[in-house]
Amino acid sequence: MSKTIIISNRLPLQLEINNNSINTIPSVGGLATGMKSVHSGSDSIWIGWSGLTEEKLDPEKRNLVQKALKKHQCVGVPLTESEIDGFYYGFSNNTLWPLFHYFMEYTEFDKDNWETYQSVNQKFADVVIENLGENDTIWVHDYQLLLLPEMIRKKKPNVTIGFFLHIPFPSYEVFRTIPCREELLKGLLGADLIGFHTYDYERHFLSSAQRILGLEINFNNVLLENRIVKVDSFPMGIDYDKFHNAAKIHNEKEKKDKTEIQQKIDEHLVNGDRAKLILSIDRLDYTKGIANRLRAFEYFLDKYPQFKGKARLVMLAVPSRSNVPQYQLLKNEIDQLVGRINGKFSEVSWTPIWYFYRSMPFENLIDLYTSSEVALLTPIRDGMNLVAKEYIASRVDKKGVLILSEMTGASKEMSEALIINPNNFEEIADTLKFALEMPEEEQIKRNTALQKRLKRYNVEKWANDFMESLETKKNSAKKYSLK
Ligand code: ADQ
Repeated sequence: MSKTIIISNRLPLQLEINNNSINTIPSVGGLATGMKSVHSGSDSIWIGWSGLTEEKLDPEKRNLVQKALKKHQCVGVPLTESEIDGFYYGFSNNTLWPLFHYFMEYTEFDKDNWETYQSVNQKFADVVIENLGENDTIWVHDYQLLLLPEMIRKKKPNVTIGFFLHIPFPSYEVFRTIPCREELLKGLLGADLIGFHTYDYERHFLSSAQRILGLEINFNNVLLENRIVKVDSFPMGIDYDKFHNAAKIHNEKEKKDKTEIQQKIDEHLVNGDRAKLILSIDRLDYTKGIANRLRAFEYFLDKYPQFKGKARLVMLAVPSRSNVPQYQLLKNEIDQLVGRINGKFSEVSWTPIWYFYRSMPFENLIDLYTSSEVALLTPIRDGMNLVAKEYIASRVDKKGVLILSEMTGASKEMSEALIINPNNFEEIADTLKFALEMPEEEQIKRNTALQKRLKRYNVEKWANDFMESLETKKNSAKKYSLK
């Protein structure tokens, strides 16, 4: 029987070792949810790192981990601390992440990290080959594994491989600056189908393949000597019903059943009214434009002082990659900005910014999505941005205004949102005023269209579309023996 092999840097679960037993906590992130329809039944396995470095495991624990993973149809790739340093923190997050998000000044190229990236990709390839059966289909995810398709193909020339990139693919002029540009492109071109969130990323990739490797492009196909690689866009959706239904249940709750956070929000009145909430949620990452957002909000309060006491920014930032130096600097910058802005404008009954630096359980995310009149998402670059979609899905009464950066993949599909340039404070301030004063009928009109699209193109549809396209490729390759 043939199966699907999903491969990502991290497995879709977390492991906790307690003495001699292992707890598995399934991840609730976008990818894990998105792949649910593919990773179900007995015909799929997921290969990735378990989150525990080899140094933390003696032979007995290693055995326990393997058993625990097997129960969830997962297979671990064993990685050491120094491999994680060079491959994950080093090359993936200090080289590829900033470069692909156009932060060239943050992009470091370290030869040792590049070597570790190659050897770890090879380790992944070895585990895949060990688990590969006749006629299996492979789906590789994201920028940590760009070399994997070619490494697998070298050993198994006829296997069907799909690859999806969750972050932007930068323009040729940016991509060409990386020394190992040829190796990265060749690595990806080991796949039969390469998917991106948007048509722009697809176009950038095709132009790099053409100009760097001199390959022939026919529409969205890259013509290799003995194979054709299809390149296409598949904008990722969310589990719409999960957010919409949770918001519905939330709205119907009696006061006493509401979470503590929700009760506090409801009771926090300024001169008898609740200040309107402007929400932002992201991982604490320099690509997300958090410092820009704070400066723009400060400018907004200076320009439109009538909103003092009437509007408040609720900013939720999830700790992320906190041992990479740029992230530590960013955290300090944000702490200082929040302190300065709150110091400048606060009144006894009102502080302009509520800032939370932590991850929140799903229930509290729903509290914030449903309570906020406006969502202000200002990434400098973002592959897609699922928060924008989750906010709209949670607005059961269809009220609420989404302000969204034009630098996100999501803005391409969500044209009814108020689209802004994250570097233009004037525009953000004016758009905030416009959003806070938007008549309800207009909010409902915009959100009706957005919700309809998000419900239809949900994450399950995204995964199925990709798999169908890959199957079609597999069948046509067989028919014409193109491989
Ligand atoms: P991320 O950069 O992580 O993903 P995003 O798409 O916004 O960005 O997804 C974040 C997810 O984390 C959302 O589902 C959100 O609900 C959750 N989350 C955020 N803050 C949280 C908090 N404080 N507590 C709990 N949960 C929180 C990468 C790319 C994106 C791309 C996705 C999917 O960078 O551009 O959209 O992959 O491909």
